[in-house]
Amino acid sequence: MATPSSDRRAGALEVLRRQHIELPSWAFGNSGTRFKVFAQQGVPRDPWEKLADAAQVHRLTGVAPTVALHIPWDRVDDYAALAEHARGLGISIGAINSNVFQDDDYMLGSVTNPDPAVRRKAVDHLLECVDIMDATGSRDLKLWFSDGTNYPGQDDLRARQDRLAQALSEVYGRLGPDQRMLLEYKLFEPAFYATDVPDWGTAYAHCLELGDRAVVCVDTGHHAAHTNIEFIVAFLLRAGKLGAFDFNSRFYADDDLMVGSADPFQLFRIMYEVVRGGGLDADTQVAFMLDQCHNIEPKIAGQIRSVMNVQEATAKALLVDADALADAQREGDVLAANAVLMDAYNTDVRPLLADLRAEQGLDPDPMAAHARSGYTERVVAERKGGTQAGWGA
Ligand code: AOS
Ligand code: ZN
Ligand code: ZN
Repeated sequence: MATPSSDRRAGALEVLRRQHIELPSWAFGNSGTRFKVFAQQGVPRDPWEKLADAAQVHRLTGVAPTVALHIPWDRVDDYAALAEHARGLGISIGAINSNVFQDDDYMLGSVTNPDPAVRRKAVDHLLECVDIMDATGSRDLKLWFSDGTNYPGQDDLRARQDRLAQALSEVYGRLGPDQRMLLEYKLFEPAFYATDVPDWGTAYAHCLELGDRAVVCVDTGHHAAHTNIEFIVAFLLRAGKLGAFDFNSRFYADDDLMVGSADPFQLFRIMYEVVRGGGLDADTQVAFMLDQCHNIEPKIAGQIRSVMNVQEATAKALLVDADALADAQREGDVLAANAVLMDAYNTDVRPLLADLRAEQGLDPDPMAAHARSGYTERVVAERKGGTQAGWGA
């Protein structure tokens, strides 16, 4: 098996040094399934404490300097003050996630609801999220719609697309010149017959109609089993429409588990297409976000593990011998081409990443450093009283 040349190793390190992975504020709250939410000690009670936990992840990994908020779960009176609080912790606020799925009004949909009053309420919330972006300095508005139908005939599929397009267009018109709209798709859940933005093609078509600042968000848990996600990534990057990832891992449906845990090889294949398509170039606009809920594992450590999994997949993707691969592909040498990719995937990149961390003055083992830091014991002691944040609050 080939060992990476020193040039490829140096090139990989250069990219890894500037890699940036965004954490989700909701990962730090209590979470679970529809059956049970298991409360953990020391869990944040408000957005301010969620940011403190996110800062701990960044302090130890050095690659997670931003946190995505979810509104209204992270509602505060003063968003500029929240952004200032983040800066004081050495991080900043990233994407603003809208939420038009948890109110009773949205039973039949939000922006695609047959009732114009409900549609108005939903669009007003999206516009409010852009106001919040102005206050926090966020670039990205992330839109995920639970909208859809459970039964054939329940509503007019075509009219729902019209309503969706109209809502998106109104919100797009409100964006500032440096702000973007990330449109996330999802095959099913909570709608079980037809989802209004079910796949990348639908998201892509709406984004094309809207303009340059509307781009697609690929949540790795939102596809049918066996979907070739790296193909979608390659296609969207080529079209200039890959805006972001919501990284997580799934065995079955939208499991929201730690990214890279179920199928690290898939994560590598995705990151290879990202590298191939320029998605990690210095001027990249692609946002690499985690969208995870930690149900049974400790939350901060779960985020650290995820960040490290993304780093490892990235490092392997960067070590692919592009020249050897191109040669094999040109010659039609199927086995050699496949072997080039597998060589990179089978490389143990942990020493490389340990070197990277040492170079940045970090502990080479962030998991161990977190365990030793006393952070968990401190927050367990400090966070007494109040209500712990949970999924949906
Ligand atoms: C829902 O399935 C999506 O992944 C969204 O990104 C959602 O806003 C997020 O998971 C928080 O629930
Ligand atoms: Zn998501
Ligand atoms: Zn999801």
